[in-house]
Amino acid sequence: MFIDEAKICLVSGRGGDGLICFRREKYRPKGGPDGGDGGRGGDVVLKATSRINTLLSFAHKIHWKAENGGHGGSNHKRGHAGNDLVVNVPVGTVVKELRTGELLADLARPGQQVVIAQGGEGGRGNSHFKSSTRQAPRIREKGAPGEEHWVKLELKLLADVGITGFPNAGKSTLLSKISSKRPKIAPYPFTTLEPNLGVVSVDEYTGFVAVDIPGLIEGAHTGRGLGDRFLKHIERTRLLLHLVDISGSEGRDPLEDYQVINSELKAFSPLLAEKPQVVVGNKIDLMDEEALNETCKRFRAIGVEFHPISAVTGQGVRELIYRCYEELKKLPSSEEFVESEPERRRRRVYRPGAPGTDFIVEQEEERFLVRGQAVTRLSRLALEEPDAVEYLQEQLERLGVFAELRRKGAHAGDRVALGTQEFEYQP
Ligand SMILES: Nc1nc2c(ncn2[C@@H]2O[C@H](COP(=O)(O)OP(=O)(O)OP(=O)(O)O)[C@@H](O)[C@H]2O)c(=O)[nH]1
Ligand SMILES: [Mg+2]
Repeated sequence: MFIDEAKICLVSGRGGDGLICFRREKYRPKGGPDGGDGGRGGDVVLKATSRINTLLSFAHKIHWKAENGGHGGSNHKRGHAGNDLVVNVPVGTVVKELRTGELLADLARPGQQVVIAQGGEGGRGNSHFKSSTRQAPRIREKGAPGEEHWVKLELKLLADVGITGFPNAGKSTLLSKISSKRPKIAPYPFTTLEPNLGVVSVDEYTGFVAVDIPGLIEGAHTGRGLGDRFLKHIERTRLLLHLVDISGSEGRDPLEDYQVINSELKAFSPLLAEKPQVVVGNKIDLMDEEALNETCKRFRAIGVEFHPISAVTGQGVRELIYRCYEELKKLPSSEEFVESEPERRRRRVYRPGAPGTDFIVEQEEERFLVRGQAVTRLSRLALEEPDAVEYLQEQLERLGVFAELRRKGAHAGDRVALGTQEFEYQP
C-alpha cells in the first residue's frame, strides 16, 4: 500500500547519571573525589534515503527511541554515549510538529538529515564539585531526560511532470503509454486512488519522471471527490501536464473542464496556479477533423494552444514527450532532482528554550516555578545527600533566585518547583 502520511513519536536517549566516588589508594586513606560523568543520550535523527519510497514502515511502528547514556564510573570514568537512532525516511519527506503543524524539516535531498530529538546531557560526577571549602563533595547530577517529540511525516513525491485533469480524462492511460508503469485504467471516475510515478524515457540517455494523481472535480479544494489531498504531490513538479478530454465523451464541455481544473489548482495554492502547463487535448481518436478544429478554435480564443493526442492509439504521444522535455530544459532544474553528494552535515531543529540566559520565577497556584538556562543544571542535582541540598541552596542564593522569590512574595514554607525537584522555601 502507498502510505504518504504518518504520525510518530521520537524519543532521544536520557543522559547517564554522574557518580559519587572517592579514590582508594594504598597508604592514602582519604583519596579525592573521582566519580565520573554520565554519557550523553543518543539523538534521534531523520535521514532521507532514495532506497525507500513510502512511509509504510511507520504505519505500525510509532515509537522510536535512541539509546540512553551510560552512568559515570569510578576513577573519572565517563559513561558511554548512547547510540544515535538514525531513522530512514524517503526523499521528499516533510517533518512537522504534530501539535502545532510547525515545519521542522524538509528532507528533499538524498542523504539530508536532521536531529529532531537531541540526547540528554550526562550528569556530572562528584569530581566536578570539589572546592576549597568542600574537599570531599557528596554531590552529583542525574542525566538530563531525553526529549520526546510527536511529529507528522508527509511524503511529497518528487517528479518532474505532474499529470492532472478530471477523472476519466485518460491520465493513467497516458502514463502507461509513456512509461513502464501499469496503473489501473477503467471507464469510471476515481479509478486511480493513489499517485503513480513513472519514468519516461526521451531517448537512450535522457528521461523524466511523471506522476499521475487521482482526478480532480469542481470543489475538490473543499473536499469533493477525493479532494485535494493529492495535490501536494504535484506541488513540487516542475511542469504540469493538464490533460483534457476534448472528445466530450463524458458529456462535459472541454473548455469548462479546463477552467474548472485551473481554478481548483488556484484554490489549493498559488504555487500550483503559477506552475507552467502543457495543455493536452486527449481522445482525438473519438473525434472527426471538424470537431477537433472547432475545439482548437475555442481554446485558441482564450489564448490556449493545446497539444492533441490519443493516449489509446498513441497518436501525438511521442511529440508530447519531446515537447515536455523541451519545456523542462527551459525550466530551472530544481535541486531536488539532483542526486547530490550525500549531505553529512546534520542540521538540528532549534526550539526556543526558556527566555534569557538566566532564570524566571512564576507563581502558579500554590507554588513558585523557577525556570531558565541558569537553573536547568541545578534541577538535575541528586538531592539524596545533605551536601547536594546545601550546594543547591548556595547556588540559588548566588544566582539571586531567593531574592527573586522574596520579591515575588514567597513566604517560608511555600513550595518551589525546579525542574522535577520540589522543595520548601526557607528564607
Ligand atoms: N477512446 C479513448 N479512450 C481513452 C483515451 N484515453 C483514455 N481513454 C479511456 O478513458 C477511460 C478512463 O481512462 P483512465 O486512464 O483510467 O482515466 P484517468 O484520468 O486516469 O481517470 P481517474 O483515475 O479516474 O482519474 C478508460 O476507459 C480509457 O480506456 C483515448 O485517448 N481515447
Ligand atoms: Mg487514473
